[in-house]
Amino acid sequence: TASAAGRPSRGGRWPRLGQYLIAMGLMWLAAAHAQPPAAPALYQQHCASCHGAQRTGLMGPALLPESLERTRPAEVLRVIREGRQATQMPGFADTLAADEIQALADWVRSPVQPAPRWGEDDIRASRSFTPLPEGEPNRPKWNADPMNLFVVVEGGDHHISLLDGDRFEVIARFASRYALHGGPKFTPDGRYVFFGSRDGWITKYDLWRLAVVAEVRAGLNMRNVAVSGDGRWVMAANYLPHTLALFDADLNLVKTYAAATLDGKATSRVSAVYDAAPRSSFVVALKDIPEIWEISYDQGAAPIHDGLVHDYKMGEAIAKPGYLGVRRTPLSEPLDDFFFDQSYRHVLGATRPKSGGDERASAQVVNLDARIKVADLPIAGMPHLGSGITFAWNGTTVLASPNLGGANQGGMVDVIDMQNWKNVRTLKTPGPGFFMRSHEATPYAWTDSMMSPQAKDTLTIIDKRTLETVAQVREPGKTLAHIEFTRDGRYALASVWEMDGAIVVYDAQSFKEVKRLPMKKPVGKYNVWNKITRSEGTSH
Ligand code: DHE
Repeated sequence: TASAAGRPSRGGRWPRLGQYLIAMGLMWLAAAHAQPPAAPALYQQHCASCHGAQRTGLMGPALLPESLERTRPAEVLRVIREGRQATQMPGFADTLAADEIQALADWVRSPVQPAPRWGEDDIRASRSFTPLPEGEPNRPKWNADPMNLFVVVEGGDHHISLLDGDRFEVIARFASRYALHGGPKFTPDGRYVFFGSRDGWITKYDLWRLAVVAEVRAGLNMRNVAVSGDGRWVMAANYLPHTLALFDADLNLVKTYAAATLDGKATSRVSAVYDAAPRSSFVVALKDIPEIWEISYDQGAAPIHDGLVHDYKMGEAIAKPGYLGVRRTPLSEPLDDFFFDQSYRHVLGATRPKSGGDERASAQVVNLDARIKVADLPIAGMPHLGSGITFAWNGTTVLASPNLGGANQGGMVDVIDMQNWKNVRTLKTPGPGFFMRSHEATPYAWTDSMMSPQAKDTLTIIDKRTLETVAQVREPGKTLAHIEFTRDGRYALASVWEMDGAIVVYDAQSFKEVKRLPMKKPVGKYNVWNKITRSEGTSH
């Protein structure tokens, strides 16, 4: 019955509505219960044992937004569904429903809350070390020129092949950490090599004894490592956390540096760290802070006892002022891609255009002694790091670097006079590329067009004397990229960058193929001699 005011009386419409709502609530609860477990629970059940409870990686790689930045969402889905070939990652298509797989794929791309931490204790606890066994002969276990050895990073199945650079035969093949990135770095004697993985692992490997010496996890998402010119220090650049980590040559942590402004108010991802051997320092590129850092390891006249760094505290006390400290050069904007002149007095830094806009990349030259910008650089597009080379031309020294330009720009190589920082030539290539390489003993420079769907199979060969294109070599339909020369410059080795790929050896004079070795997506190759002598034709 309705009251005179028209309001429903007790026992009228409202109780029925209440019952209805309760029923709806119960139905909703039941439906929620019937739904697949939420992604975090699925993750803990199926993924955590390999990828870590915090998604920071264990036996399997880290699954953090930072680590998955380069993987398309569809690829994440595919890997969860089908697994990953030649790894221990199984497919879950038979175990999980499609919506569960989708939920997992979405979830691993979202930030971990609270953000995972990786402090000095974690770094120290992650280290492993295997001392040199007693009585082991102090020479290579294999019979080849240790100075003409190539270290080939096979990204396809995360392995390393060691290649005899005279006979072009594989001496050894071993598993690497997941997803190495950046060039491996050698000790000055060429015996040890350091590999850095995107997940933050540094591996020190003894090329003579074919054994891992030490490993440590420097960060959760790392960019690269640098080894000091005196072989005593290893520095790692991290995106996550925002730190640099300094190690001795056996990967004992010495200290970490927070990548932060002087007042500590802003922190930054560290884009990369480079060894500036002629200056006895590391130079650091910061992604989010407009500063370049230089960290000197110059001990002045300090005695180096046994070549190891366990006495670094002693060194610190008597070394030159600023030893292992940060020297900041303020900039107008962050520069995160670097290239150096051979003396390492000048750093060429590129600013990345904001994504989405049609802004072009720009670049600046900074003098590391004066600590100021000395020129703006005329480049047609963004270069990839370590992509360029320097060589003598017309009485000056020029820098040549391909740029990643936009697809609409086609491919270009910028040639810049390093005396006045003016562009002397922009060469057209069939498509944008990543790497350019040469050698003191060849008049030619080779560059790829690997970013172009149509021309990724073509290497362009440029005469360094005339700055004209003289030839092309092709691997029809496949990606052909990343060249490195033999110690004597007589042969150029390029990668067929495919799962069923190869290293192709070309005669550097006639450009004819002389040998082909099957490899699993051989991302990069590094010649010991060219690296330790800092050949002007390759990255350092
Ligand atoms: Fe690299 C070197 C940054 C994407 C393969 N790359 C470097 C270096 C930096 C860098 C800072 C120099 C450090 C060193 O060698 O110590 N790379 C970047 C990027 O910012 C970028 C564009 C995006 C990213 O997510 O990191 C990028 N790089 C790639 C790739 O996609 C490549 C082609 C494939 C891959 O495996 O990641 C790639 N980068 C390489 C290689 C080197 C490298 C092979 C070493 C080249 C050398 O000859 O020294």
